[in-house]
Amino acid sequence: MGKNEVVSTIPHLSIKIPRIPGSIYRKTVAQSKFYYQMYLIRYVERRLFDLYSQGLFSGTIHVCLGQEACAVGVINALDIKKDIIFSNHRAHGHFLAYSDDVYGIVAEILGQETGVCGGIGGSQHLHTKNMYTNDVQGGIVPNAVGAALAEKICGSGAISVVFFGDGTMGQGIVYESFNLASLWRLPVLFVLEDNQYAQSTPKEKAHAGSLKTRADTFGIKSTAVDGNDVIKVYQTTLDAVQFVRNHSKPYFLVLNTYRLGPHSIGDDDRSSEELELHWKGDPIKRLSKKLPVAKKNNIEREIEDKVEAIIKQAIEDSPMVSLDFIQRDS
Ligand SMILES: Cc1ncc(C[n+]2csc(CCOP(=O)(O)OP(=O)(O)O)c2C)c(N)n1
Ligand SMILES: [Mg+2]
Repeated sequence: MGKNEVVSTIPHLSIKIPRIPGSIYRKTVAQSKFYYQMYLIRYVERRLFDLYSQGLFSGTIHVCLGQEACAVGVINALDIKKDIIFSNHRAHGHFLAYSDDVYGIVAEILGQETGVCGGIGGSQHLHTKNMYTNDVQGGIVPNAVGAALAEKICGSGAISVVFFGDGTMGQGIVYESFNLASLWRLPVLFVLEDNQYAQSTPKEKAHAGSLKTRADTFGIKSTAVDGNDVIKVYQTTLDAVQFVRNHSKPYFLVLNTYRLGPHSIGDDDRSSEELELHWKGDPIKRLSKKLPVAKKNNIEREIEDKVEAIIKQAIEDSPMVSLDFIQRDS
């Protein structure tokens, strides 16, 4: 075993959550695994802010601070061996919950050739296995519908899942996607992470009426859930996924959450009173209260050691992506 390898004493990605409803063991495994993943996302993103401040990468990042329960709850309810996941500009949480590839994403954002996309995609254009992200608001939604059509034609049993934000509900392509998905009975799960803001625009100033009921008119079933309660998100997504897979029909899942961090880097004009209020509902703090203190501390220490070793390695390891490399790749 290498010097920097960490021996895990707690359940995380390799552990499958037993599908026995109501089992106490199942609940304990789920809570530890979810805490591991949510804390990992939080810690990696906080460190990315530091790396940016140190001038170690240019461009920007959009962190999902406060929305970790959405990524973890949904992705754990999927069959990650075959389902196809599409995400947006705020994708780090989805990526880490899906892949656990800390090195791949850190090196990618640093613009290095060893990054998961060779340093060419950066924070907003990630791809690994069955996961794709793109920063064009709404642009990824019809891609998810197309993938669902392909999987249906192949009879693979896979579904496609697409994450988007409340601001993106202002894009017409979302409704064209709802229409075709319903008309052609496609196995696609639409996941709205309603964090109440699009950049600096509050939802109330951009959208009339309810976002959830917009799916009704296309005959698409929907559910809204507290997106900061990871267990609820997980259980609701399990039911939604079962519906999509068994009936080959779309489903609209609304996760009510809140963005605790800036939109990207340093751009936040919300009041400190508003932010303080929402920090009280921090999904990570909420879940931590359900774990024994020693277990929580072990998980945090393991992640911090692991991420620090990976960041050090990623910085030392590889050259910045070169023009030659980009030309060779295209
Ligand atoms: C087509 C398009 N228009 C504008 C932008 C710039 N932009 C990036 S994120 C964003 C707001 C997105 O809001 P929302 O969908 O609620 O997602 P959130 O940022 O809250 O996660 C905007 C306007 C973009 N990326 N793509
Ligand atoms: Mg939003």
